[in-house]
Amino acid sequence: GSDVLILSRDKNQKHASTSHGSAFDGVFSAPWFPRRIDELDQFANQILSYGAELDSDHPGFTDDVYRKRRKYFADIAFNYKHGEDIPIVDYTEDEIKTWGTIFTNLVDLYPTHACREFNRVFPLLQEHCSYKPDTIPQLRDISNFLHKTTGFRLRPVAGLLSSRDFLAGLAFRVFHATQYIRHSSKPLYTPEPDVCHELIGHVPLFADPAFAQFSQEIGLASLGAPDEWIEKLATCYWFTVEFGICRQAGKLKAYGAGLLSSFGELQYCLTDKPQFKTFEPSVTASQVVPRRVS
Ligand code: HBI
Ligand code: FE
Repeated sequence: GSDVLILSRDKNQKHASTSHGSAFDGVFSAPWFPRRIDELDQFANQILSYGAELDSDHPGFTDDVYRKRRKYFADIAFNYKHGEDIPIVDYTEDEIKTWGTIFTNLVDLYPTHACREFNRVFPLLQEHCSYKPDTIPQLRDISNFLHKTTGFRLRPVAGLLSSRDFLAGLAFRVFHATQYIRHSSKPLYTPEPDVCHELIGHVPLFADPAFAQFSQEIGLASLGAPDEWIEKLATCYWFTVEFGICRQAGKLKAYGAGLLSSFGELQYCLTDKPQFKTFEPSVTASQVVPRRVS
């Protein structure tokens, strides 16, 4: 009838359906999605790759100390529940050195290469969240800072989530952030998101109100959507939030996190070498992505 459609909250059920078992069953069925922010707890153990188990081509594959460390971070993420303070991590000297190398290289490029929104927020993070070469900032402090500025929060995550789960977090203004750092043998390379990518690349723009709103809207659009739509939203996300470039005062500037967190990418992306395309959601959604997990 005309009453409200109530979707099942059983996470084990692949498809939710109407609560009253009417003739509409099936017609209105949609994939399960979280209705409340604490239901994001259910994603914790649905990691697509890595987590504590590294692939053979990962720089840390043969390093037992690194693998043990990754297990430690994975356990924090697996055990985390919504509303708890994110555990404070004591980063090792080796880890801080890796962070410092990345941080120091990048800050010099921001005035010329980063968009103005990023450059407005970055000093606030230096002031309030210990963004500096000799400290890896704590997810807990950043989460509290973001929550005060745009209502965004961080959740620790052990590795890559499916696009569906990841986007659902954004609908609740939750950004799933990894807390481990890449292997020290290759400070300027990582095959997966790490704390440098999340904190340097993503976090600054989540403190911008318009960007926070855009991020949440992609997330809202994903809730209960069929797989083909998730794929399109994830592709739009990829070419904007991850690798987006914008024009400000006639000049190209980076705003994508994959650019802002990588010295090589950030330098390269504003040269005449990359192929630039206008963001046109209905077209961009079907653009082939060079390399992306799920
Ligand atoms: N998972 N942990 C994590 N971090 C991300 O940044 C991330 C993800 N899964 C998918 C994803 N990003 C995007 O590339 C889109 O697929 C949504
Ligand atoms: Fe990212």
